[in-house]
Amino acid sequence: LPAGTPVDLSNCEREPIHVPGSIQPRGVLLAVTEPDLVVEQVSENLADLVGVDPADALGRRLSDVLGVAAAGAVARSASAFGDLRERNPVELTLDVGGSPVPVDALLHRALTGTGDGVPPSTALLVVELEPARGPRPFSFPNTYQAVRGTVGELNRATSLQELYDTTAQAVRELTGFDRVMVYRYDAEYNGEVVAEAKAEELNSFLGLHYPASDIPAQARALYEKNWIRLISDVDYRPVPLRPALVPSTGTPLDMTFSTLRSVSPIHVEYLHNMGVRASMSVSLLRDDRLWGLIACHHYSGPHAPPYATRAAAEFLGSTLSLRLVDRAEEDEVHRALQVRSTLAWLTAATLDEDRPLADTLLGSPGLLDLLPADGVVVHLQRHRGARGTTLPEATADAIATWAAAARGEEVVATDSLPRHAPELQVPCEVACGVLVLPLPEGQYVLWHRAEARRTVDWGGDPHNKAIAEREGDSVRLSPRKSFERWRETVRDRSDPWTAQELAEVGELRTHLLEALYARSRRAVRAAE
Ligand code: BLA
Repeated sequence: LPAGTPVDLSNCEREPIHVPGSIQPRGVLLAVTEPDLVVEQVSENLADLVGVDPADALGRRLSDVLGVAAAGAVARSASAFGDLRERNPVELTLDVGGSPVPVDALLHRALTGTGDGVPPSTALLVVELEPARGPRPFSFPNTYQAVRGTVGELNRATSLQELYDTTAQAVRELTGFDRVMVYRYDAEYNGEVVAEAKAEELNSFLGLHYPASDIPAQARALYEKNWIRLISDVDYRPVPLRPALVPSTGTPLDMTFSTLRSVSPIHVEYLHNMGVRASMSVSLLRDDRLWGLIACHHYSGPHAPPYATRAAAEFLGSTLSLRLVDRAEEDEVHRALQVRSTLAWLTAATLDEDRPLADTLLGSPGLLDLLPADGVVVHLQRHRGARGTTLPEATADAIATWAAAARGEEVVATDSLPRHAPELQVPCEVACGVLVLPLPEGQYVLWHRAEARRTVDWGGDPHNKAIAEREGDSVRLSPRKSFERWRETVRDRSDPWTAQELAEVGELRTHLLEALYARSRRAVRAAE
């Protein structure tokens, strides 16, 4: 960071990780024009795999660099219909100094020149070559069978936990990483390790939490587009692209979809601090948003599963994503149906004008069936009533008055009275979170939830998210050094009220207003 840059975590989010201008050295990269396949950019290590000096490759046709047969295979793949990446890997055999060298070619198109005045349609064909390991042709049937078995298990799984465990186990068997975790985000993008498959001798990360800043926003955005990444050796030296900018556009190559993209140095340091030698992660998505990751670690040395194996892991990731959505939606639908039937029953029951509303609402089914809470208090038509744990009458009235005055909304909810209404001094053991329907003339319905005191185990103190170090005039940001278990106790909070719950009680409120109105009309008629 330059001198004077304020040091905070937003610096992390500003690192443009999609245009690093360099690659990891496990392969080589060539960016070529279409349709004539002229080389515009190459990685400096081209000779290592291809035996051609980068300076000799620039401006030449791909066939001059890779040979006619290999360049022909690339051209055929590139011109076929559909998404290029679905046909990866393209299996090539290069002739390097007279010896055959089998490589996996991974093709995609990168848009360049979305900068000043350059039409964004300028695309380059990016050809990444990795040395092919293992038998050729790659034993697709084995991978296919392994994956098919797992997909069957995922389809039969009856709980979320079973889905997570099956996936972690299968990805570990497939890829051979020392540790494979399913990492799930909460609403603020903090994450928790919810499943783990690991080598026996390793300590467990299961149940540990990590702060959102460990995977900053631009990285999450990139992982929503490109669903897999591999850092095969954390100790690598990045290999620059030559020239640094694409000559025809003067802009850096967009490496969002590159397989060899060099990763953020701060993340490399993070992995070092964790003792990780190789890392891979696969995106898990719900409605195109990142829901979590399958995170893989290797400790004993570099680890580079072949592309086809990674693609199979990615496929398992997308299968898990789909099953997660199904499962979560089933649960939501089931709950929503129950709530609807309770709501319908209550609405019908309030039509019985001879029975006090308070009695109807506190019957069975009643207000506590509508949403989970420790207790509910109603004050309607001068009748009071309550169910569940007791809230002193004066306390309930004070909370209702606060809700009516302070918000002026139809439904008022907080998961922390100590934070949002400290002046009320309601002890958290009694009521920490409240949901109030303020009604005319001081009437109200009020649900309350006690404090949900819980402990959260973090993988390292989350308050030391980053460490700023001065180096001469400039400041260097680095990730935290320790990942020792750090226990936090969350106080003064109840379980949160969900948006769904707020919407449902909003409907109840409408019915209550109608019922109150009908009864007041009857009272007026009776008086006439
Ligand atoms: C990326 N951080 C990542 C990735 C993971 C994590 C999985 C994706 C890359 C990969 O597959 O390795 C975090 N890894 C974890 C976590 C666990 C794990 C939580 O195994 C838990 C077990 N990181 C910081 C700070 C910054 C930061 C302070 O701690 C910024 C200042 C940045 N993390 C950071 C960046 C990336 C990243 C920039 C993107 C790396 C890239 O793709 O280039």
